[in-house]
Amino acid sequence: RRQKLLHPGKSLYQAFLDSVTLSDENVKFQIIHADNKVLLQVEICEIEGNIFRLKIDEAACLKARYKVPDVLVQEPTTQRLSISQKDAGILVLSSVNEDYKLQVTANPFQVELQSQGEAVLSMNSTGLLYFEHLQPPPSDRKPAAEKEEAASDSSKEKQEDLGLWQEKFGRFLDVKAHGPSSVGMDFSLHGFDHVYGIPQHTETLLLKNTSDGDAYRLYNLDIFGHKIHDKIGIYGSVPLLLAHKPNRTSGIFWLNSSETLVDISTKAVAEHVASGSAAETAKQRAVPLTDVRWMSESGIIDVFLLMGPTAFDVFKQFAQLTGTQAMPPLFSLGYHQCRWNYEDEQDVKAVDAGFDEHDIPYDVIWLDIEHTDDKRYFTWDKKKFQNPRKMQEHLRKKKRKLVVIVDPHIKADPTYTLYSQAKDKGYFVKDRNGQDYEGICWPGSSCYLDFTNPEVRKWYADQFAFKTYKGSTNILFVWNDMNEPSVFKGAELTMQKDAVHYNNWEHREVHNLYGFYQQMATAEGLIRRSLGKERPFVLTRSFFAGSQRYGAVWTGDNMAEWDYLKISIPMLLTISMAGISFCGADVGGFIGDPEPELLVRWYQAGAYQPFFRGHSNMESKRREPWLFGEKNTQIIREAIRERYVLLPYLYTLFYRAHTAAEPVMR
Ligand code: MIG
Repeated sequence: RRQKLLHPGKSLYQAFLDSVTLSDENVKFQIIHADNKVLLQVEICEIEGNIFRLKIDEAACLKARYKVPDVLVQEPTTQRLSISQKDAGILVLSSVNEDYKLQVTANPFQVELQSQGEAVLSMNSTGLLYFEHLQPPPSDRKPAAEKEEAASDSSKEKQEDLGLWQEKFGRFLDVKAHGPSSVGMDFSLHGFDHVYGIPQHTETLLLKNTSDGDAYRLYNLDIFGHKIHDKIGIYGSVPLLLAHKPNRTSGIFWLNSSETLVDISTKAVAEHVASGSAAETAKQRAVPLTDVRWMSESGIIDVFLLMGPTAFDVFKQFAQLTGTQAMPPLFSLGYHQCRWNYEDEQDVKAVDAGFDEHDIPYDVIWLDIEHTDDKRYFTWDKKKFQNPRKMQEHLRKKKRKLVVIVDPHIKADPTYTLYSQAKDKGYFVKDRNGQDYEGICWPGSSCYLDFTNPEVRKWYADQFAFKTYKGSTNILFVWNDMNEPSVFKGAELTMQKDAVHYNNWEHREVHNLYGFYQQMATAEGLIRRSLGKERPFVLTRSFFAGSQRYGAVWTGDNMAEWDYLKISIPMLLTISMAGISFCGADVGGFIGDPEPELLVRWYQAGAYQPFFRGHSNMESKRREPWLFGEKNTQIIREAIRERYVLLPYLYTLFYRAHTAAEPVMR
């Protein structure tokens, strides 16, 4: 709301270009805002492989602002930029190979990135650079300042409306311990009118113009039966936008894990055509231009410009920064059979036998939350699963695997070892008063492990050791659900932003990273239990840039309707373009009951998608592939067999994704 009060126009930021410093790592200078006079530090660097990075942070901070850790695979290797022009009003930097130039204008502050003389992308050219500097809380301010504020009651009220230090959201109060800290910037993409990426939305491949509606939102949420073509964010976020025009693909990677909005506005602008003859000098032509405005609730501005020039170059550049797809174990590319829930050992055996009886290949059977002792993860319901090891031996004989669900919320029960240990060690996320944050989830009252803490991740990974996780064997793999995190009765069904994590960071800073970290810890646990010998398989619902390093993702609670089958294709392509190749949607649709033809068609589509799993909700009727008559069984059998025929090809595609960042689904 505060950023949206700033409209396109002349930026109030001005650069001090006489203070420029140049090193092997970067070019640095300061900018100042004409009204608030706060100095910001700008850092520009060139990264090997046609990537440029622009960072903006406060020059002198009251306290450090959050900088997203653990997403980049390493500190990128920089190359020394050179200065090819410099005076008070303008600074021109050249890339090592001199193909690219960065033209920095002092007043108003703008940066234009050119390739061989042609503008590709400019920043702050519509003046929407926005940076809220940290301030002391109102109570700590000098009396003089207080007086000024009190002087105008209406302005004070207005400030409260804008939620600077606290904000009401329904019946929730969000107390902002560090005050306003929002950041934002605009990018103009010259000659582009096709933009893609920024998953996860239930949206077409081509992103839409948002100028007359909501911005695309990146804020991981558990939205059951999400609507189609909604701009709201679901489950996972990758703040990477791709833009394409003839002869060039570029990417903008906005590295920020707080709630983020992306506004897109595509238009045609007039361009003068240079012409030799005097009669033609007045000629103009219309060229497309796309303005993209990013707004984040906190953190710093840290943006990577991936210059391609081809789409495959952009995929490689993003992988260079955030890693490639983990190479999946071969079995995980087969067909997976899931349901909420396969009730007990007998049920598992019967479904397993059903595949043999009907001569349908499959590799993995899944257990949902009901397999546990009252939603205590890492345990078994002793009545329904009396001998889980024996059940796994039964599956193992047929070279099949088991996947079980392990959610991040921990039942608040002092007799549950996982809970009492985590509590004693202080491993839960805290509320704003320093107590363990409690929310309601499947087990009832629950606490949430703080996966942002490396020590918690290590401890969590250790829980997967065979001797610790009773009843687990090396054919058991893992599914992380509810890790947005989902909190029943929570604000928007998630954790409050003023909850407190490791190193005192508020949840608002790390929200979109929560699921990323759980999957990281889980994958690490599976690797460690095999003494580093086996590739893990971990499916996660929530994700962020870099999640591809840890396993697979799926698109969550879709519906058993034709429109959801249709939208699953662009949704998976978008996730793939954002670096996560191993992705799929629930075959058949999770919620409701598909008519037989829809189920059949969904199998036929799913067989060609990277992650191939049939799944259904608790309230849905059973839908194992043989329950819809001989004819339908036959067609589904053929689709699944086709998948198996293609398995070596798929495995090779994944190898290409793993080694060369080529998306599997194209
Ligand atoms: O709110 O574990 O998306 O696949 O079966 C429901 C039960 C919780 C949501 C997952 C779904 C899973 C279900 N879970």
